[in-house]
Amino acid sequence: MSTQASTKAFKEAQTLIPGGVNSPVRAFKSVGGIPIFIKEGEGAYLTDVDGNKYVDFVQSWGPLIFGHRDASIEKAVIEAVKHGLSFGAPTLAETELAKLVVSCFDSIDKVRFVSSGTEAVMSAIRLARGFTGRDDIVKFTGCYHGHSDALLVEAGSGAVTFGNPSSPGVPADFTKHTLLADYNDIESVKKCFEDSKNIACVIIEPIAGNMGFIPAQKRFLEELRALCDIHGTLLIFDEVMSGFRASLNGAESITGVKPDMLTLGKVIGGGMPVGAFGARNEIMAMLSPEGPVYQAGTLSGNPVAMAAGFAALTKLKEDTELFSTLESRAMKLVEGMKKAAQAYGVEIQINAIGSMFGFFFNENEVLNFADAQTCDAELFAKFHAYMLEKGFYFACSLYETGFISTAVTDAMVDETIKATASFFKEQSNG
Ligand code: KE4
Repeated sequence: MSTQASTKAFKEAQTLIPGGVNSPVRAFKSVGGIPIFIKEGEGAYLTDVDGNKYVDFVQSWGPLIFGHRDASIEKAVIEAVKHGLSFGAPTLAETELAKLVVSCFDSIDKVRFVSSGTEAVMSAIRLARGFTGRDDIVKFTGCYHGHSDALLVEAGSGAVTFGNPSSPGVPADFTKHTLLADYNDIESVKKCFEDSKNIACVIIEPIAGNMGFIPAQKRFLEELRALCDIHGTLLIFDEVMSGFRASLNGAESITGVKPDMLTLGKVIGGGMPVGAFGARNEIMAMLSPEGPVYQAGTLSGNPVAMAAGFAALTKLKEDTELFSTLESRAMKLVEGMKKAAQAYGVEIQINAIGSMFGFFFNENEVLNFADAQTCDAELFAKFHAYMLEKGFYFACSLYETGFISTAVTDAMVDETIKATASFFKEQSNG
């Protein structure tokens, strides 16, 4: 597989853009090799600037649940563009998408659109603090909630990929209100409530995708909900990644646990930059211009992005079988990979919910970030490079999650399993 053009492109990009990328995880640093520069996407496939073709299991880190260049999303964007790109004024498109989003969740009455997941979470935290009048927040080690200062503490995803989960440049003063707990460990949360009587919110990825794929245990979420109720603390489900990926109606529909606030992103923009945060009326009433908590954005609710999101969510709502189809394909992939690994004595933990899947090269169950860190990172890097060579594009970090799009067929899944089996065979032959 030639990567000459990517190598050349990467070299030039590095002279103008830090690390040659506009988001660190894309740099392939934790898996080695140079990042593949993409020329285009079509359906389930990516094609790089050297002409190599890959089955895409990253889908822009989640947004592209219908694969690349979905006809209805593309049509909606082209139609919207003909009326203008942006107005900085309210449009019907925002209300239409808000209607769709709110209709999918019991836990929210209203939603505010922003331009990224980071912005959605940052704003939700401010709103929770404004609503409760409290300053402290609780997050979980290994969960990633975007790169706003208060949340870059023991964060997952790209932050941990580079071993700086708590970034320089964030003054201690900005994170002194951020308390840390361990995922799936309710005692560690109780400890936070003993240490502080001033906790505005607990934020969690209810289906974590940024320390690898680790769903929270139902019992743990139920106890977390009860603790928040006792202390008058808001529970925020950060579903920027899992929203419209694990199910149509969020983690609340899977676990029966309802959050007070919800953050969304990725799929709701259909591939365009959209984030959102929502809650019940009394909380959202605190948000400017209705209430005193300020939050704003030049391109928030951008009509072209709204059109893409509306087309995507409309398709998701219309196809009532979609998530079960995606989940059965994800399960087919993970079961096939598991069988292949076991056939060659490779230890693997593997899981899928809806269109999300993940695996760890580990002999023990992975329940939290500390467990995830005991995985065989070297083997993962070899896996990633091998699969890339064979034409399968997996996330370039073990602290990420894989995705199945509607464009990925059973035949592609079979081919992927075959390639993983040949990788495990090679590894077992030493
Ligand atoms: P963005 O600002 O990247 O749109 O969203 C931040 C965010 C917030 N919450 C959760 C649960 C998230 O997964 C994310 C972003 N996810 C990563 C992928 N693990 C984005 C990829 C990247 O950083 O390049």
